[in-house]
Amino acid sequence: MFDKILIANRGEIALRVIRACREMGIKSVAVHSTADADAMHVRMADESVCIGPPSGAQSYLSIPAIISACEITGAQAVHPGYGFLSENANFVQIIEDHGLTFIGPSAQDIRTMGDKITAKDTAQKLGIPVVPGSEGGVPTVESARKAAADMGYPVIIKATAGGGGRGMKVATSAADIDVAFSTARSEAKAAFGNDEVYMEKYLQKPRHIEVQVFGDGKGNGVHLAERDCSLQRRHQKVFEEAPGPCIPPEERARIGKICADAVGAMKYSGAGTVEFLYEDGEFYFIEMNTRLQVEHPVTEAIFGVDLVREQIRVAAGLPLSFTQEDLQINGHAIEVRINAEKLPNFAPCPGKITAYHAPGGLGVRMDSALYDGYSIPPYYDSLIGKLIVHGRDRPEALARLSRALGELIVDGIDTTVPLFHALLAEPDVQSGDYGIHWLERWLEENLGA
Ligand code: MV4
Repeated sequence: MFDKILIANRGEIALRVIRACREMGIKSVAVHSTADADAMHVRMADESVCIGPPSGAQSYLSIPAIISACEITGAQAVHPGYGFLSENANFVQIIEDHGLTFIGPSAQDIRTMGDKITAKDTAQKLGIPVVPGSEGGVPTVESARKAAADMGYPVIIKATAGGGGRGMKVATSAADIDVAFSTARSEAKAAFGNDEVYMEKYLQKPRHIEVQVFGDGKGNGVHLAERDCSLQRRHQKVFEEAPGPCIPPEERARIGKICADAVGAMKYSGAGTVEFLYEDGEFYFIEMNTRLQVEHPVTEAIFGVDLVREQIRVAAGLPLSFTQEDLQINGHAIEVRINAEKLPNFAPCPGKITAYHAPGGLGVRMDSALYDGYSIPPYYDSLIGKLIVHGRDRPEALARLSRALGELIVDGIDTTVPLFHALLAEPDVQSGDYGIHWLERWLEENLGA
């Protein structure tokens, strides 16, 4: 086992990793920008190293600075958290070239899943059901027109180098295809420096269902059921739950086994998420994320496992500490993302926290790096906390969420907390009857946003 791990991240996820390290008897090293000298992750880690100026590009994304910090402190492994360098295959390669261990999958698996055409092709070959679409890329508008005619409108054009929703265009009929194709290509070029696009049948009212998987890197794969993350705004999730309220147990077992077998066959190492659109009882693969996700705590809650501990174990060459049979769902969990943003437009709202009180009690977990008097810097993501509640069933989790939100105090800035009070009053949220477009429509109707 490692005796020292460097965490190449900040905020609540850095704390999450430090906590797992401490419970495992592993020393932790925080890295930070000059803007984060007073941040909680720096205080909570055993050691810290300043790696650069405020901008993420010059600090948390600076590979030379992070490698230097490993050498200075003697850290043997790097946990990337989510975002920043977590899905950067070159970073993984450089870490390994320096004799260090990346806590995550291989550079090759990250590369395969980073290219969305290769990802889909790989998934399909491994027996995962995929969205019907073009075979590989669509290089010309003629080939786009032909592929669309073959699969039938509406279609969606996506960037091969994309993911997370950037550079996507829907064409409702043949009349739209020229504009959709050229816009998708130029947006892809601008966003990713790569204008390759591919095409899929456009699903009009799906849910976003993602299966949590884990591989031991030696051919064993398990699944930890699914999360429903359909409540999103501009491709940012705001409310996530596990298990999916609309997934029958037999379907969960079936898709879970398909995903678990696939990661086993890949000899995949560590945590991963297989993303699906779910419509009319069918799963359609869209992407795989090769990192720990923001919303992983809802999975931890219902299975009673520490996913970061398992990531560290697997990276150190140890087996997973559970088998598929050991994994039984207990109750229901919901996470809400608390952002430093002002409604109705979700404008970033950094500033000084004048009072902070985290909710507590049975089934309540608050993952946050906030403290009283902390100043949220304006340079990074606006996520300031995740409130995760666990109950024996979904109604209990919803009641507990309402109760816990009522206890939370974050003064001095605007947050997204009022949104959650309002959402909890909605019959569709109470019954779990929502798809990927539900929230944007609700925001329009209720906040005029
Ligand atoms: C789709 C789709 C409909 N049909 N693909 C958006 C993010 C990226 N991960 C995939 N996305 C979508 N792909 C097909 N074939 C609709 C979306 C989509 C979406 C997906 C998940 C959650 C929220 C979404 C919001 C808008 C569009």
